[in-house]
Amino acid sequence: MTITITAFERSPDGGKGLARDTRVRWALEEAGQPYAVRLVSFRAMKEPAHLALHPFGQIPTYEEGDLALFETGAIVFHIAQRHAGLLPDDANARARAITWMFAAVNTVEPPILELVNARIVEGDQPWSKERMPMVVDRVRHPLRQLSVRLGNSDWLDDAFSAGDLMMVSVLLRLRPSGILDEFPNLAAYVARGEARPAYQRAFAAQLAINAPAPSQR
Ligand SMILES: N[C@@H](CCC(=O)N[C@@H](CS)C(=O)NCC(=O)O)C(=O)O
Repeated sequence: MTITITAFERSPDGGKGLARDTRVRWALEEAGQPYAVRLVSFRAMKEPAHLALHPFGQIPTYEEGDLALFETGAIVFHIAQRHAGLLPDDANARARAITWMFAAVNTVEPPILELVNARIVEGDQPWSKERMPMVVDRVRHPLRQLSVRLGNSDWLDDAFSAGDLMMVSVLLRLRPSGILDEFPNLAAYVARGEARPAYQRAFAAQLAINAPAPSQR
């Protein structure tokens, strides 16, 4: 059955791989599953046809036969459950990997998104500068703890899993801020994720759509 995901017709990040279709592409690449991509404009995302797939009018979505999913955590979990390579066989290790997936989207990602909004959306507000140290500190807090837990390990549990895929994807959004580099083991962890061939293929696929034309570089 063909898998079809949606992605930005033109991603605001210009191909840095930060739009969330990249994590779904990555999971599909790790699982060795071919997929098709339907590109959607910002306007089309808010129209009924797309809202029927994604109630919040966002990307990515995932279609497979008569199944339609949204939310990257749920999509990656679905892929990981159906195909080998993203969740361990041992029941307890599997439960731990799923826990890390939730930790990525529930604990680590929210303050990072807050920082992105504070910089991009609210950066020109008169109160923005005063608020920023608090926003940055809220990002650092879970990173300090994550850094301690990761220690010198390659991955969050024994082997790479969907938990790492989600955590690396979430942490990647921090790179432009410089905060990731304050935690060398987390920066190395993210680099390890990016070095995986499946990530490289996913990144290249989104870049092929989003890279600025030579005249715009
Ligand atoms: N929690 C959702 C977030 C989805 C999301 O924020 N998607 C962004 C692109 S990365 C989007 O569609 N933004 C456009 C909009 O919200 O209008 C997930 O993980 O799938």
